[in-house]
Amino acid sequence: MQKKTVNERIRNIAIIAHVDHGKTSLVDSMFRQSGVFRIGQEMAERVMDRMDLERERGITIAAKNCSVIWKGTKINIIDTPGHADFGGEVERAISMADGAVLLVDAAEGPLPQTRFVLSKALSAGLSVIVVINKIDRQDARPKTVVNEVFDLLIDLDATEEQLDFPLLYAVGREGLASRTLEEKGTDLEPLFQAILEEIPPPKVDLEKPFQMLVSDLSYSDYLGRLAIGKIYNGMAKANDSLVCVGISGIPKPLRVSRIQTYQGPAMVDAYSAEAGDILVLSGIEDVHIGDTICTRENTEPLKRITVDEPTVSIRFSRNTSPFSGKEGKYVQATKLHERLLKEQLLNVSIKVSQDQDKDSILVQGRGEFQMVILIETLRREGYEFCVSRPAVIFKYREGKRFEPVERLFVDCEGLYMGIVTEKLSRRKGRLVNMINHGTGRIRLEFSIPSRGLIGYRDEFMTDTKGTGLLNSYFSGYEEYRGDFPERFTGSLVADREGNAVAYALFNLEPRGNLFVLPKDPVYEGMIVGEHNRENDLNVNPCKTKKLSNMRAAGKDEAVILTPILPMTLERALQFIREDELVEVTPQSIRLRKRELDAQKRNLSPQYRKEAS
Ligand SMILES: Nc1nc2c(ncn2[C@@H]2O[C@H](COP(=O)(O)OP(=O)(O)OP(=O)(O)O)[C@@H](O)[C@H]2O)c(=O)[nH]1
Ligand SMILES: [Mg+2]
Repeated sequence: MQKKTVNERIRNIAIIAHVDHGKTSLVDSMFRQSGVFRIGQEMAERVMDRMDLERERGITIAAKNCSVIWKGTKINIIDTPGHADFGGEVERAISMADGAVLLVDAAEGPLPQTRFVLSKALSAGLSVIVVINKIDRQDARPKTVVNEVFDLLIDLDATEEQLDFPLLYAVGREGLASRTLEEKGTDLEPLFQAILEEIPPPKVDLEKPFQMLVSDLSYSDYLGRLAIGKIYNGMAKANDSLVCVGISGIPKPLRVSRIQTYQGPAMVDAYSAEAGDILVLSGIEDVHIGDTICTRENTEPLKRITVDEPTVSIRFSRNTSPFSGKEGKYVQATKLHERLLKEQLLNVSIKVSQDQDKDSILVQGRGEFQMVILIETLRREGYEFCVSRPAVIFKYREGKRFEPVERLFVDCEGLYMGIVTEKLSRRKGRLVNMINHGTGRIRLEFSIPSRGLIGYRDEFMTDTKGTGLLNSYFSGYEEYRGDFPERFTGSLVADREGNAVAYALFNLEPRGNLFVLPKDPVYEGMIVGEHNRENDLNVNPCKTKKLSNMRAAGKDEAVILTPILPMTLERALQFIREDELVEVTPQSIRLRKRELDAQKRNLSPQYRKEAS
């Protein structure tokens, strides 16, 4: 017989929201007000965003644990990312939580990722506290936003109980919260109080043998591999001898060298930890996310974490360009494969497999942006490799092809509606709803194949002069909607190796947009620009002016070139076509044809077929 009781000393909450609605800033304020940082102690902004890429981009990429103590109760907090491509992180975080704090921006209202994270929290049975955040915004419309949250809950089939959600208004960044709009918040007390009262304490059985679900893995140079998760039952002490039950169901012995729990943003050593708390075990090998760690005597596994299927794939391969090995530390295919396998271990939403063609490794994930972050992480570690254009993952049933489809929300000025609608319908998007706010801005809702969105964001920003907002969520698989051209322009391809010359680039400018600068090294098959026309054009970017006398040489350099946009990974991935690759090294991002030899490109019918 199970004797479930509750551990009143603990609360476990996940902070969830659409991207930028203020999760990480709220955690800062919770730290400040619960005494994690001493008064006067210097505290960075958005403390939990500690990865380099997170700080640079101003977004959260990985879900992370921390804790605060409020009136004697330990509140374990999991700060989650709001970007749709990191949805797997939210699903993982929810497996450690008993409740969720849903933030909704008081001006923007619920957006696609609000829907995604809320639906995940509801289906995991979490109690939800709704916080209408950023009520200090000039354009805040908190009352309407509350109604929109209510409508969203109804749409998600919330139960009566869930519809009766605790509601707070907040300025998370300033650390203010209140129960009503009329009251002026003075601190976060109402939020902490709501967490203690409305979020149920973890249900546990202290008498049962130790059982913990691994929700996260990490690595420390000093402690080795770390397994992080919630203790469901029992207690753990350092040097306990435990076992790990993986997918196979066969228990494998473990040696735990150390146990830690969270205190503020850091981990601290603990002699023991009790059920309901979130624990970090160190010194273990061969553990996967979703495994159960328990005692030898009781090897009953807990329910594994399930995350949504990947929808996008990309091929990684060895860098075969003539410049290979010049800039990176790791160039071998085996090294790349090992590193990607390690990523699969740490990241629940990524799957790595050998591609059919053997030369490349197929990486499947949630979206283009997740891939960009992965590629950027690898190049910073010193890897050099090539990647293909992201492709969506099709499914086949009864001889029919199905593709991932997204619900896309466009918010832009009315005058751009024409161009946006035209471009999206070309990409097989269907307009399903349109709301005119009467403020000059309109909100359009489309159902569109995911492949139609690959490469579209950049174009959208240009078309709306940078003022449009684009958000989407994955709505499911639907029957294939038919082909459309991926890109309406061709590439300007270098026909030889050398260094680009200003004179040659100047003469190429009328042909299209260039990607290289004078003196940039180029090689045969490297893409140096976008051709104005549909076909590819082989060009010589190294051509110098015929020298008639010495003085003329200096003059060549005097041509004035149109400035070029630096090539970013995002742009590169969006630009390339099926027969093209992005060459990534720690220092450079170059675009190239898969087949570098111009002769072979022209001759091979297979190549031409794929390219068209
Ligand atoms: N006006 C206002 N702005 C805020 C508030 N809280 C956060 N912001 C701003 O909103 C932006 C995003 O804040 P973050 O805390 O990084 O948001 P987030 O939800 O953690 O974002 P992701 O983790 O990337 O999804 C930052 O520029 C903050 O300064 C608030 O209460 N009021
Ligand atoms: Mg954040």
